[in-house]
Amino acid sequence: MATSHLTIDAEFQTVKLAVLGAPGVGKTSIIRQFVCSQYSDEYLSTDKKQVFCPSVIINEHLYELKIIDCPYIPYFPVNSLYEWTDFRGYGLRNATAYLLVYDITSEDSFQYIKNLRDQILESRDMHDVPIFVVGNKHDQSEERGMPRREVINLVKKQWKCGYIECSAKFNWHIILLFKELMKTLDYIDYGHKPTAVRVQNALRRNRCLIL
Ligand SMILES: Nc1nc2c(ncn2[C@@H]2O[C@H](COP(=O)(O)OP(=O)(O)OP(=O)(O)O)[C@@H](O)[C@H]2O)c(=O)[nH]1
Ligand SMILES: [Mg+2]
Repeated sequence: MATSHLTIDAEFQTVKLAVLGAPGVGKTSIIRQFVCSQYSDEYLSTDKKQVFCPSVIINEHLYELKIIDCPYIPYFPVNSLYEWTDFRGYGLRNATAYLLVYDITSEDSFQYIKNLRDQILESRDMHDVPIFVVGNKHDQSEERGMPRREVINLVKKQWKCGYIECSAKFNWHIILLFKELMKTLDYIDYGHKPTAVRVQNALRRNRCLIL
């Protein structure tokens, strides 16, 4: 019995999702809204990397997410030496996918993820590694910086990345954001087969979000 349990666990697809962006754009708020349905207006800057591990089901396939809430990094670690010298960026180079978050009211925060994306592309093989750009704080869209059309043109048409606007504050498009990302990953990861046992196991063992 114990052996079969281990076999099932080993079959889980693990997804390492790095959430990056300038300070204060709402990375932690987005993750906490998704994983714990919690939100606070109080700003507590993330000074140490935190990992959240929800399980999700998409298209009847089970995934275990490792969502990395990263503290501010001045640049993406271009090689393993940089990863070791600045520990804040450790483990980011082998992520399965990246969420690059900016605040739609701050052009600087968009410039930050633009630079970060360039650095990511220079640093590693990005074949089958999706990048999603997330414009947070949609509830403040009357103070929008860059026009939405300009961002979409760049992100979707030129970069060929997913783009979603959301509001962590009002829990608007948060599920949709993770759903779109997981749909992309599920499409890439066609090699595994769904089983009812895997699903039941995940529901039993920890928090499981059905998208
Ligand atoms: N109006 C509005 N405020 C938000 C939203 N999301 C987050 N905030 C606020 O923005 C501030 C920063 O949010 P965080 O989630 O801590 O931002 P962060 O990107 O994790 O910041 P660092 O950890 O410092 O990098 C907090 O005061 C949040 O309450 C949103 O969708 N709308
Ligand atoms: Mg944070």
